[in-house]
Amino acid sequence: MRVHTPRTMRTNGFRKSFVLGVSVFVLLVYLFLNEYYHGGRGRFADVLGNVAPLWMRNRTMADAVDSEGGKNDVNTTAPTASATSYTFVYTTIGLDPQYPEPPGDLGTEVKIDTNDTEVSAMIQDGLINQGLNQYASDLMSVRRRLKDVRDPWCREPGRYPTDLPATSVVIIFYNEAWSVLVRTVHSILDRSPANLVREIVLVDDFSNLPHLKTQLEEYFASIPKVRIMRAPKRLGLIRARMFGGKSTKTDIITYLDAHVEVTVGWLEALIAPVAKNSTTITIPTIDWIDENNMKHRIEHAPTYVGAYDWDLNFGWWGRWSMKKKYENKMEPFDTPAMAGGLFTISRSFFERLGWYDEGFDIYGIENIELSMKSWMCGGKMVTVPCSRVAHIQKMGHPYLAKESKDVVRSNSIRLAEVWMDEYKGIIFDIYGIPHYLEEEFGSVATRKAVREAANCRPFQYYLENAFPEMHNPLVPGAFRGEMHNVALGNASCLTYRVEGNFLGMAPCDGLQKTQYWTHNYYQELNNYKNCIDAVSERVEVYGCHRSRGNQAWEYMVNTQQIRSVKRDTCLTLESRTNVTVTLVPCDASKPEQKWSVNFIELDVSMLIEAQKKT
Ligand SMILES: [Mn+2]
Repeated sequence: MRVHTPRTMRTNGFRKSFVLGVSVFVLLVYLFLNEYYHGGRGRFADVLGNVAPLWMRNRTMADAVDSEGGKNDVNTTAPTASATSYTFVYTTIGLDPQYPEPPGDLGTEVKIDTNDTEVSAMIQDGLINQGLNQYASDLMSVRRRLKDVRDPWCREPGRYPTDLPATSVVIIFYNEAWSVLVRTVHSILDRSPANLVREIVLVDDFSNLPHLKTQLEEYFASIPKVRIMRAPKRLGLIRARMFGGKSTKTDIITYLDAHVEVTVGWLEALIAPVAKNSTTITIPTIDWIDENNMKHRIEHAPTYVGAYDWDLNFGWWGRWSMKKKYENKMEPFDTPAMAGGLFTISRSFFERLGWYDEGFDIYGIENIELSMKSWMCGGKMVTVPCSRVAHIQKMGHPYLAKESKDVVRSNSIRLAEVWMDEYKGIIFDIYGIPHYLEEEFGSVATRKAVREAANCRPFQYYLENAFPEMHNPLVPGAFRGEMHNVALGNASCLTYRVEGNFLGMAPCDGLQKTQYWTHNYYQELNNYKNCIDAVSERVEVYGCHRSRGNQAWEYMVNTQQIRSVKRDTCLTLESRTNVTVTLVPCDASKPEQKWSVNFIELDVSMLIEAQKKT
């Protein structure tokens, strides 16, 4: 530390005693705070009231900027004496012989003695109830430090405009573990420019864990930026996001999950593209906090991009599989889909897009809906490599644990009906239904009105411009409708009746119920989620599983035969009964093996073209 270059002994002596005095004062302040604060673990935050959050915030911002520094010693500047610095020792050394180093500090894994059976039992509880190692999380500081893991390009001076608008950060929680939720909030306060965070809105989706009630209010009472909202009843993640988002006053809304830790620079990078263009939605690069030991794992996320398959189930694809190439890999890049929980959006754009479909239940598919409509309605979605947010990928879906309804099916079908034009048939085929069933999935009239009012482009535009890497949905001989056997003619239809578990030929009724079949993306023969299954030489009907195997069929277009991929035998009308069907060796000369069907006509040329090029 270079404070001065003295010219005379007198000024040198004066400065020395001044520096000494300030240092002693700062040391006393530090000792006082450390006494109560125990190395920033938040144990006595209520005692410290207003003082600790402000002071701790300064410290942790400095930590984050200087995160390459030593593990335990961090130099920072005392707020009262800018020319003098002191050392804050971030450590619990001497405080707890069991944990001589701060657990999880700088993103390291939390090491726990698993020979202790009581501890092991507690860890198991956390894994079951929270989908993560809550014991490890509870051991860590709620202000644990994380490294600045950005590429140097992101850190260059002047990378972002200085006049970025502020955002409201909206976080939905449902029975989240205390340390996990509180750490999420502290990471935002500690590692975001204060002027860019207007408020942090915590939306309680009708939790019942007691620490999320009075205790939470009291803990954050001293931080005015944190506002807690309580849903009047269980809303589900999707409606809770709207509930929180609509309560904000800023033009820009940033959504986060309640189990993340942001890293320095995350927010500027997310806000900048939205500030520049209000129809852009930004997604951070989502690093992984290992749910087993809370380790901050940063090696994989930058190589992935959000996408999905025709089941509309979100997944991570390699960036290398994308058609659009970027010279500078640190620039925000076009993205077909978001994972759902973490993004920044202009409030007015979100409003124009009709927020989310209120008919969506709980969780799932809303991320795909927003992805599609951002592109279709005059905007786009980008992933921001310079914004790094660490997220705990929980085991299972604790949020969904008690739900019996197949929400993904219902939400998928609503989405398809409103947004996917002629391609919606692909989704319907996967569920084995002929068309939208209003009595089952509810009305979508208001959603169609949203699309109309926002003047959105066709779904084909989305495929061509945002997601040409999407797989070709049409298997060879893909069909939907009635299945006629050539030996019997078109008045006889393959029929499945749940009552009596009957599969066989019956007079056609034209009702599109028991006689409606799809040969879909998963190669199934699917009637309302009942699939023909090649058990052996017998065929039976089971619930569809999309895993192919016994339920994978190949329609041979030239011979009209339907072959079991697993058994290499053909679906055949038994001439003994002229009703039942069976599996026998394929023989293209037998009319009992020929099925006449209606092939699907759909333009998928843009998908096939894209696949040829990559
Ligand atoms: Mn999550």
